[in-house]
Amino acid sequence: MNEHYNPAEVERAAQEFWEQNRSFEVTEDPSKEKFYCLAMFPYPSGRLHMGHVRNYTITDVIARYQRMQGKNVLHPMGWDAFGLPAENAAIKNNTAPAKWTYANTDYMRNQLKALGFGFDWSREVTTCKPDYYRWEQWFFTRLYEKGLAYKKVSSVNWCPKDETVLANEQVENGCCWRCDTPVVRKEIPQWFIRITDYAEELLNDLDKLPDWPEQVKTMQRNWIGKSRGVEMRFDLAQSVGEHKAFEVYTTRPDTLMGVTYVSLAAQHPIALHLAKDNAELAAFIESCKVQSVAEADMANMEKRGMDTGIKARHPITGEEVAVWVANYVLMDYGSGAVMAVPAHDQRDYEFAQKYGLPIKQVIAPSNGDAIDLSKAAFVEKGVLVNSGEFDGLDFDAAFAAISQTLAAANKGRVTTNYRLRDWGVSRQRYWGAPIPIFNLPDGGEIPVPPHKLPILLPEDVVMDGVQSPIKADPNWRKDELDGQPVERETDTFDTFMESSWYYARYTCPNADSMIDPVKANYWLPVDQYVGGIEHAILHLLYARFFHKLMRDEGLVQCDEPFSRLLCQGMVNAESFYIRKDGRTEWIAPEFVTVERDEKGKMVRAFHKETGEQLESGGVIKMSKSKNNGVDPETVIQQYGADTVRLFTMFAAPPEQSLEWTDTGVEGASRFLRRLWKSVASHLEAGQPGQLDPSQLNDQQRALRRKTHETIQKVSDDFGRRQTFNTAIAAVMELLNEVSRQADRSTPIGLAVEREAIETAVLLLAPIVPHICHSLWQALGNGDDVLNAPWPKYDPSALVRSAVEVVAQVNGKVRGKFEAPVDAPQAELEKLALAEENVQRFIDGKTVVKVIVVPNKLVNIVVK
Ligand code: ANZ
Repeated sequence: MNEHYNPAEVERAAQEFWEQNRSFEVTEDPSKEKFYCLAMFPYPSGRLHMGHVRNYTITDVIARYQRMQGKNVLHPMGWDAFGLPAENAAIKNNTAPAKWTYANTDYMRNQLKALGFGFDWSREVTTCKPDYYRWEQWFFTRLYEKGLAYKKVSSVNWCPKDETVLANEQVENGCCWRCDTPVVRKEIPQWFIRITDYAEELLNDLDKLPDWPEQVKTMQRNWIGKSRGVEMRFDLAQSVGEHKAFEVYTTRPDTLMGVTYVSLAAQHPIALHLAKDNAELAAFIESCKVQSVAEADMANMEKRGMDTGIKARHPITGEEVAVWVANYVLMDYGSGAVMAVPAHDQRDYEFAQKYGLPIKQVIAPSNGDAIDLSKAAFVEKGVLVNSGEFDGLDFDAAFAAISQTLAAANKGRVTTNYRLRDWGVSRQRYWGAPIPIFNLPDGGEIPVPPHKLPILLPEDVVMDGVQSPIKADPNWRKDELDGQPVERETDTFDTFMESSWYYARYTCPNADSMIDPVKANYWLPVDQYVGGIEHAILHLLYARFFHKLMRDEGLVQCDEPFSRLLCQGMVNAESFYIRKDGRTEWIAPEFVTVERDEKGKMVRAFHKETGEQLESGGVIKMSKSKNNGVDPETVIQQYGADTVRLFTMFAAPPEQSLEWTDTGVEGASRFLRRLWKSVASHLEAGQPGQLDPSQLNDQQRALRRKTHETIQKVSDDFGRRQTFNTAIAAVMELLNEVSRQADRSTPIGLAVEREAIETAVLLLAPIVPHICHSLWQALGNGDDVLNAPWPKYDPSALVRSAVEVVAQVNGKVRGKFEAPVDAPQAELEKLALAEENVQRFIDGKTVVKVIVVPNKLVNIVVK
């Protein structure tokens, strides 16, 4: 074997071997236990970033580990290929989105191969290809037929810059998540899928996912937002057109006696009716449309409203209360109207303060404390006051009593509500799957019948930057059905549609139907899913929903798509900037010289070229905007893929953020060179003999024990704990032990060393597969470490004949000694007292007491 480690050569050889042997292509094999390991597929943006590298290294390590457990492992890869960036890039680079996308997938596929990821490329799924999205179109028509897809005119979040609808969750702080433009409201016809029909199941089934992070489940629960409340009727004092009353929904019926006014949503039918004869109100309603109103921001935004002048009657007291229109009331939640209780609801409180409306306390703390309503509402539950017959009741009793009173008067009922809304899937963009609907000449629409599917998206288009090419092309819109002219829908699907079922398509990528149930049911559910926490709500909720839809279509059997979920942490790096003319300019780390203290902490930083002193932006997420990204390709070229993989897995446990440091990367590289050298020098030292455990001397037995302890620990780290960093540390320790303890003077000594070294290679194989591929061959073990069985520890090798015991004097460690396992207390005491250093500390003093912890410690107390 070559004495020097040459990563480029080693990696080429291993990758060629896998390619030639199609090592990662798998088929269903009912005789074997399956393991489906999945990473969230990338958007083909052009180049891999470190976040990708980390994500796919984690799944690759898990997949290879499971394979060494003897399982039939599916580890696929594909492209989440539709979406807006392709349109923007196409405009910028004067090309077509399809062309740009396919060039990117080609480039990134090679990058993934260069990292040695063991993907089954025969199953590659590219969501912008018709053989994928045609089935999504077909499925949508099935949903339509089942009444699960419908069209309605609705007020949507609209990004004026991207000219597209945004889902609530795509609005961040009132701005577009992509381009940060303030979002406005707009009314347009939209297609929806009834995710609300599955709200209860989506909520309940979270309990079937013990191996999901608690945090993700909590986020999903909050998003679904189930609440129990009361829906009640407020009669109008005078009717408005045909409206004589309206409903409100409240989760706090206990506060009913504290209602001092009511608020309608701007789009509430009564408000709209009143606006016909009230120009001021009409203008107010209009102004509510253009405000940025992501629902999540409702609570924090500036509250605005207008008194309509009309009154409503309190459902219990019959007293008249003012009816307002308020911007913080949502039309599509509950019934689009709220009973306002300013004393106990913060939004109502702020509103009442602003407009001088009465605030009436009806809840008091259960412990009798007074409350201060001069600054904020008292929102906690407590006991009722100022509420007549209900005084003194607690929340539950008041909920029951008040809802009963309302029910008896036929004015209210207990209901359940969900925050979750139906999923709006229409997008007005070009680069997406066309929504398979034919609009009929006389109005109305029908789903595209199967024989007319797929509705192909033309790929050879010119982007003008304003309108979608299929909207701009009247010919594309024209179609016919049974001799009748029809017009195609020109909206496309939200790209979350594609990412909601790709995991199932991987199980049968060439099926001539959406899903081949036999194959899907062999592989599903996904045993391990790994991806970013940014997908904790939407992607994961939509995928869970789609899975249930597919189950109800008879395509899959299980209830949940992903058994175990791991959300990997960020990849962070140091960042540097300089303030120039009031602007912040971020400087890439490669242009920065850093002075550090002896602990490696930055003292000062300078621009390499200009010499200017730079500010530190801290260790933050690698990003384009902060210019602190490290290009994986450069690092691979310099050190090799194994070093990148090793560093990534060693620097932090997968869920935690990882700080990229050059010194860390160099350390990883050094370790691999050492590993290589250890094997080379071991091979040169001679031929190992038989490893007969009964023939070992103490030193050999100790090294062998270390080997088997390492197997035990690393197996647990890989399988149960998923802490690969500590696994790597354990193997490093084993190798240190080898260089300290190996006995190369005898064949049996060499056999013990061989076992240790082979173990290290096997345990590292999932993490640094290329170098282990070469070393395994060099060690004469056939040519495929990939399929070598994971080592098992020998319990008899773990047995210690001696233990290390700590000797203390007055609680301070003064020595260590070897003692037979389970030696009696008296013997331990004697051995401790015999220690030279212990002697020194007790010399001339009186021993008052000796405390012995068997196998561990002897503490001698002296005066
Ligand atoms: C009176 C009240 C008093 C309320 C109180 C809360 C506290 P969750 O729990 O999220 O379901 N609400 C109802 N419909 C609304 C709408 N369309 N737009 C904005 N807010 C609406 O929220 C239920 C509460 O949200 C309801 O309970 C209602 O305010 C408000 F001390 O009614 B509550």
